[in-house]
Amino acid sequence: MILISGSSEREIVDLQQGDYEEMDQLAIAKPLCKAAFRVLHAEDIGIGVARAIRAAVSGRPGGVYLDLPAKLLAQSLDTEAGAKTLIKVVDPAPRQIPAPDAIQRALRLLAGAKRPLIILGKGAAYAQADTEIRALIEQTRIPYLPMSMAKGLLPDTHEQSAAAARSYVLPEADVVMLVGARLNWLLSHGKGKTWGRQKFIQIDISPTEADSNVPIDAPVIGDIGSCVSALLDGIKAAGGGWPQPSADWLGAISERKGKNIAKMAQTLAGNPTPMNFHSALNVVRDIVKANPEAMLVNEGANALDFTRSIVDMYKPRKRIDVGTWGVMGIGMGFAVAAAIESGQPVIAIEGDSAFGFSGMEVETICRYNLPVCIVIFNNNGVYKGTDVNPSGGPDVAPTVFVKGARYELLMQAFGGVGVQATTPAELRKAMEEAVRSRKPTLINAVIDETAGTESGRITSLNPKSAKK
Ligand code: TZD
Repeated sequence: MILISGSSEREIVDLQQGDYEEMDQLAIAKPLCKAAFRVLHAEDIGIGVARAIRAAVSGRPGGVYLDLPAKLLAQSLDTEAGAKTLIKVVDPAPRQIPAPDAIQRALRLLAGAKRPLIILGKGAAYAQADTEIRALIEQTRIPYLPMSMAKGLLPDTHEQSAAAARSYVLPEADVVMLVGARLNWLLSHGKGKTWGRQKFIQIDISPTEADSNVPIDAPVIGDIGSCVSALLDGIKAAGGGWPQPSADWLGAISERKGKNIAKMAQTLAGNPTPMNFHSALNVVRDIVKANPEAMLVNEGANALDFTRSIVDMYKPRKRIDVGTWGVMGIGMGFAVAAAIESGQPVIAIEGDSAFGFSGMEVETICRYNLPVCIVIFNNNGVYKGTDVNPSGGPDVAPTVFVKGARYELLMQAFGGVGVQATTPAELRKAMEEAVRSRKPTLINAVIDETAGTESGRITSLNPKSAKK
């Protein structure tokens, strides 16, 4: 993403003389973005934009800020002279071919594995090397785990997906190949009881990613398409001699998957009153399955964690969520962008707190008549709606919201469709209608206020009192 912004006059900002909207925007952007540039002369706009494009999309992609002070906006150039200053960026995201010895090192490690595992990260999805990645997984028969935004790179229903046996495969695998996935907190930094004593192969475009948390035995640095193609060439060269994962390993995973999926199916089939996350998500799951081209936006805590594990994705790059930093407030911006960029229906599954961070964008959604269906999992608060004010007094707990809020009226206020759903049947009907009609829709899905847990699935990260 390139953010282009106007800014106040340099002379006044730099002397801190007090200008309208005075702020040293470039300085603020620099530590937060992959790159930040300022253009002072009209004839440099072409260069500025070219540098911004290259910084944004080459190597590991990242956000770029381009600062255009007010004085620049008033400058002019002759059309012909101006055209000459523009740059057509050639090969903005060049391939980065991995070193042959790095490929051989990785292949040797992989070939010796008894219980190999592949982890696909969002880098693998960004790389758009879907065919190569699928070939690698299917030709080696190695089980894989998709990280949140890699879901759908292969359909989540793929028989080699080990997602339903995650807590078994992470500690048990002997060689783990990370493909565009970082060993950050989402993977417990590669340490602790989540993991065993595995060796790591890491495919990444950034050489500084290796050894970020634990030693990487075989780093493979390059763009993911080139790296995976090179690995495939090596595997092909081995012909029938390429080893398969052990039958014991595949059997053990399949058994655990079977059990966990059956258990989950039972939970999803429940029809409690009021609805809980599971009975509501059972509906969302069906709607996404019936509309695999739809974009799924997701934020919240429980509303995020349960959706990620319950709603299967079938196509690459269809799921966009809070990402590594878990930032609330991305949902509506993502929904607007996803609708415009993809032209597909967008389904946004939102915690009620998460929605509140940028809920006013329902106006934008209505203004441009975007095919966005927002489903608010309304459990009367952050995580749940039953906390009690720990200090007594008349105020509710900090996590508790106005009970029974009618979020659907917000959408109606701007001419969109607003529906309250208190049963899975009502939710299903409203979602089907929203996707069919492509009208801006907000469904206030009323969820049991006792259903969530603090911080969703990451309660274990909360600090614990040292006092027993
Ligand atoms: N502020 C920002 C910008 N990002 C954050 N992640 C938070 C605050 C802290 N936070 C979470 O990590 S999840 C969450 C907050 C405020 C909201 C959870 O409540 P919800 O979801 O209603 O969206 P559930 O389903 O009720 O858990």
